[in-house]
Amino acid sequence: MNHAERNVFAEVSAFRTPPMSRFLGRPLPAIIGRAPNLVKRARGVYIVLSSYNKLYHNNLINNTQQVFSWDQGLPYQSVNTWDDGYPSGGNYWSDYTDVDEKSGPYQDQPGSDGIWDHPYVIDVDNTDNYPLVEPWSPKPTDARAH
Ligand SMILES: [Ca+2]
Repeated sequence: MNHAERNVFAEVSAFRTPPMSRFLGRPLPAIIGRAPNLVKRARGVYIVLSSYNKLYHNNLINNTQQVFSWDQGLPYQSVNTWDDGYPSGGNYWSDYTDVDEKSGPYQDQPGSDGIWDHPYVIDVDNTDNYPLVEPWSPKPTDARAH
């Protein structure tokens, strides 16, 4: 892990710092989008006592554990959003391959679209509905959209 990755990871981690309300049953949402490439970490995304995070357009590549949620043994299960809807898409997961023969919000229309035809399921409460076929990179269309 290089310095830049560690810096950004720390920044992202700060958003996930457990708010005290978490323990009162009202987890505070944090919006995280377009975080860096998460490559070859022990844990690609480390979520600590936090829910309702939105994580998309990340490249999770060859992490020992792509997503680690530190909620085990606690009454809360971390529930997060792992995509930005269609066609914006979700994340790139190096440990996932599927077929890309369909397109559309329900992946039931003919034609490939760079999104795997089936969701990437992390656990029962965490699913990337639009996992990317190729690592995410900014596209000219994104720049024009803002
Ligand atoms: Ca597709």
